[in-house]
Amino acid sequence: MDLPVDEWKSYILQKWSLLPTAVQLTIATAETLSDVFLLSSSLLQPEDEMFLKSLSRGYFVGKDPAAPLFYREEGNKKFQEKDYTGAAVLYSKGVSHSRPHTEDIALCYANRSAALFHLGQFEACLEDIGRAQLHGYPERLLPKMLLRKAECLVALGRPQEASQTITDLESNLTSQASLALSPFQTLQRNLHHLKMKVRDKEAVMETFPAVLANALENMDLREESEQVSSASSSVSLGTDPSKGRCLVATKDVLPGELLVKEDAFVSVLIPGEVPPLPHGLGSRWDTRISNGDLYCHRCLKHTLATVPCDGCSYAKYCSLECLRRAWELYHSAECALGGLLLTLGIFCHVALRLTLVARFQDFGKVIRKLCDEINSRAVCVPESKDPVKTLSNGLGERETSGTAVETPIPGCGVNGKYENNYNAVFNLLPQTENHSPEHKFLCALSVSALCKQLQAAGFQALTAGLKSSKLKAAVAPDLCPDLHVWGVALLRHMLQLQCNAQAITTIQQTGSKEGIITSSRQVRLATGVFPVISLLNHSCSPNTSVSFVGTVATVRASQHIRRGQEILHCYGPHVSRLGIAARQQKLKSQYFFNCSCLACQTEAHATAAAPRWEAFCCSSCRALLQGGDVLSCSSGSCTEAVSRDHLAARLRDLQRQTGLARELLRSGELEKAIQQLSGCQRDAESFLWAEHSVLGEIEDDLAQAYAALGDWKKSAAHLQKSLTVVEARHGPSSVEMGHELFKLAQILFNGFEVPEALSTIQKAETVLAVHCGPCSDEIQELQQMKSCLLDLPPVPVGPSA
Ligand SMILES: *[C@@H]1O[C@H](CO)[C@@H](O)[C@H](O)[C@H]1NC(C)=O
Ligand SMILES: *[C@@H]1O[C@H](CO)[C@@H](O)[C@H](O)[C@H]1NC(C)=O
Ligand SMILES: *[C@@H]1O[C@H](CO)[C@@H](O)[C@H](O)[C@H]1NC(C)=O
Ligand SMILES: CC(=O)N[C@H]1CO[C@H](CO)[C@@H](O)[C@@H]1O
Ligand SMILES: CC(=O)N[C@H]1CO[C@H](CO)[C@@H](O)[C@@H]1O
Ligand SMILES: [Zn+2]
Ligand SMILES: [Zn+2]
Ligand SMILES: [Zn+2]
Ligand SMILES: [Zn+2]
Repeated sequence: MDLPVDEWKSYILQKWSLLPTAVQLTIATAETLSDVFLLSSSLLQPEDEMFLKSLSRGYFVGKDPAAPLFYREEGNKKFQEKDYTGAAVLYSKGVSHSRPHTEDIALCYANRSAALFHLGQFEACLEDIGRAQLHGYPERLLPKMLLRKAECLVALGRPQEASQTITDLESNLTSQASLALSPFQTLQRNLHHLKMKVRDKEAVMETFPAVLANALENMDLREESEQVSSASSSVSLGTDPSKGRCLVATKDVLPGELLVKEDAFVSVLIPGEVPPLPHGLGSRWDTRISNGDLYCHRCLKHTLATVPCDGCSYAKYCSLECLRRAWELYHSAECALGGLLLTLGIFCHVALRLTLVARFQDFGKVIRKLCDEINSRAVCVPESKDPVKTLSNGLGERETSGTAVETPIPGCGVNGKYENNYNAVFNLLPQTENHSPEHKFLCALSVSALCKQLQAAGFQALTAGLKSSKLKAAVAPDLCPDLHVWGVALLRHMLQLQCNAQAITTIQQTGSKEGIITSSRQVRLATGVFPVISLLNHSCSPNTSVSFVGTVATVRASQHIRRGQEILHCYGPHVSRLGIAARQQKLKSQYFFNCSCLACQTEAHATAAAPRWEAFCCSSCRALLQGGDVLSCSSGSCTEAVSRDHLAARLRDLQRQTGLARELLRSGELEKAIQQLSGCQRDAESFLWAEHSVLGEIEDDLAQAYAALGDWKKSAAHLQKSLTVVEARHGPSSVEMGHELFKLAQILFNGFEVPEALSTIQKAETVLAVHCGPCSDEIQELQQMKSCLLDLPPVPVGPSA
């Protein structure tokens, strides 16, 4: 996903292994990225490019004129099954394969408007009706669609426009008497009904925003730091000789305080785990739904009503505005490269987009520095082996008598401020010396092939206006000089991304259909570059939490941070999810450092006991079992001893049994599921420590099953037990705890246990506001539950027919 597809990866590694040792050595010891790029790209052969092209063809991103009809028919089937979401997505796929101003696109939009109408998304429905008309919806079908439009306007409480639509409809009807009249009469009755009610509604709507008002507090930085853009004044940029750049608290910070709110410099949506279609066989049309169908490719907003790029079937947006902005900034260059970019992976795509977006910033300046760099290397012996240093020294751009004045902190502008811009991105560390030579070779060849495609697509214009004359002709034997510079920049970004790419995540609700409680899971939606957040150093037990709304990341304190302490976040391996050895290994291989965070220090000194959530208990006295291959009871008077293998086998068996129970739960056989789960629970309690995570999962499943049966009391009792396990493992203010409290709140709410529900809502709100932000869906839902319980005026959902 991040790196190129496996076929290309193994092809290049094979190529690398066949290189003469002397060539390998030259690449491995090359002093600058420019040299790595030059040496590698001179080895890219036409047959390599052919192979890459054949892989790219597996991703079909063009428009297929036969596809709209196919998707419309598939959508109609889903519609019949009342799966309106599924239908809307299939109609969207039809839209994305249609050319503008064709009957195909108009029909797809019109069909989608019907699905959106049934989903209650009236605004989106109206927009689709407008789009259908704009693209030439056939006159003969118009009355049916106008009827839907009027109904939407009625539902939205816009009676004047509804009457106007009715008038249009009537004049259309007199010219073609094909439409059955009964739905039309129903509509007129609804309209009449609505007109009566409209004034009362308006009064209710005015009271509504007050309920959510306090959720909107604390959404913006109260005061921005003068030194770091997108950060609050509680944050300053430190430079510790041993740690490099880092963020430090300038005053005492309380849990929940917003520290950084940064929009991604660029982000690239991850299309989802949909493998390419094997060429030549099977259907070329994919009916599976992926994140690429559900989120705007620019702003990452969730939407069922996407508008596609006019040129390809891949890029889709939430609005014409996003479509236009994406085209201007980057998609006009990327559109023709869709399949290649999917083959080369997200990092390559992000690298390209960084340079494309940079054209509108100070890229020219950076490119000139790169040129100088390449030039000076060709002419004289470089003073510094570190191109970053050489570059950043000059970036301050205050040349006094021919010598560059060193800017104090890399990435800062002339004014000394660190900002979310290309200069800061460019100065993120590429860790050139830490990457393996094969990896650099893979990245360089991928980037080189991409450059050739850019060139073939006529993109000399990309670097127009740059002083390419500064480059010696000898530097780039094959590529034009501009593209060579472009290639070096792309390679640099690709290497930077391994340590600096930030996963943009979202919470997806996975609710069972019949049960009312929903679980949520975090999914990775996109990869982004956030130069300010990249300044945060890692801790396995961090004092902040990061969350996202679209492409905007917010970092909040999750604990009290004292003035002068470093602000830390977790790069992935968190203390509550991985043991110390696995964490150290991951951080070392991906980020190239030995973690010495507080958690790692304390754990390294503690005895290497297994964590409590993996611990076993004595079957005779329930005390904790301890030891290596043979575990013995920790209670002094007991002599019980068991082999670890035996316990591991029992655990595997238990997990098989709970797997079966989960299948029963999924297929709705609730009584059987409960019976099976109760058996698992008894078994688990006989040998697992009370805080073992498997025991917690069983309790959680039992809670789900009872909730589905509507037995809220039992459901809540089981969830309480699951909650204690989650708390022991992840801590009382962790995001996992927040989600578990959210579930408990839903159950208590449904069971109408008012005081317990209110106190649980309160706890869930406190925890989730830190991790998900005070405006997240969960918080809003909690607030609605609270206002319901407190008997506030109900939140109007719009006048339903
Ligand atoms: C989709 O459009 C076609 C053509 O107008 C129509 O026959 C069909 O009923 C529509 N499907 C839905 C679900 O509205
Ligand atoms: C049908 O309604 C549309 C308005 O949506 C109008 O532009 C068109 O002229 C009408 N057609 C007839 C025949 O009245
Ligand atoms: C990490 O520790 C190992 C062994 O303790 C050492 O060899 C290595 O140089 C260290 N790496 C870094 C980046 O400090
Ligand atoms: C990304 C980053 O800056 N990591 C640094 C965090 O701090 C340790 C030392 O404590 C450095 O080795 C890392 O490079
Ligand atoms: C609880 C915890 O780990 N808090 C830490 C937050 O980060 C600072 C480092 O700057 C630590 O000192 C705190 O202990
Ligand atoms: Zn958008
Ligand atoms: Zn496109
Ligand atoms: Zn650590
Ligand atoms: Zn015992």
